[in-house]
Amino acid sequence: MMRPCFILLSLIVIVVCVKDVKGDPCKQGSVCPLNFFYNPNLESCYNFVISEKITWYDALTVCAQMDANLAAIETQEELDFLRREIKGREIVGSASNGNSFHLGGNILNGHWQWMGGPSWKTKPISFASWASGQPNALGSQKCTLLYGGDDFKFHNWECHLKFHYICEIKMK
Ligand SMILES: [Ca+2]
Repeated sequence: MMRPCFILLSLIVIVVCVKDVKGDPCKQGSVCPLNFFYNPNLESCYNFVISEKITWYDALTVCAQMDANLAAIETQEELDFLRREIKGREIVGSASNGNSFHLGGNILNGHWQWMGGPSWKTKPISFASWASGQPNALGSQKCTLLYGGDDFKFHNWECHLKFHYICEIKMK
């Protein structure tokens, strides 16, 4: 028969683990699904998909199949992190734009929004991290990406063109 104090200690450990959102002691290695990487400061998991290039619409669908959204940039820290991670994977930008990464932003009825999916609902793009001169050409460039032709800064571009993409799962 277990002693009451052992049961109490066990309960405390369980509560501490459940409450520890950043989770290193309790959740290490199990925070994110396979192929996603956890950023404890941003409290999100990210999957940088460089194995294929697909349209923005297809990227939205593929991320949803991973229970994720196409990534949203909501702080300067998140923008810096995503650009640093891309460069850390030795992805090199190109003048033909081919190494860009789709993000989850698009424009609807004149309003830029982060598209909803399994991880969060559609919400306005409130943090203005656009590169200089962006957004432009609103008649044809209705989706967002980290643009390989401009050091992976935040641009709007054409949705039907095929690029890498970043899926994101918010953990809080
Ligand atoms: Ca543009």
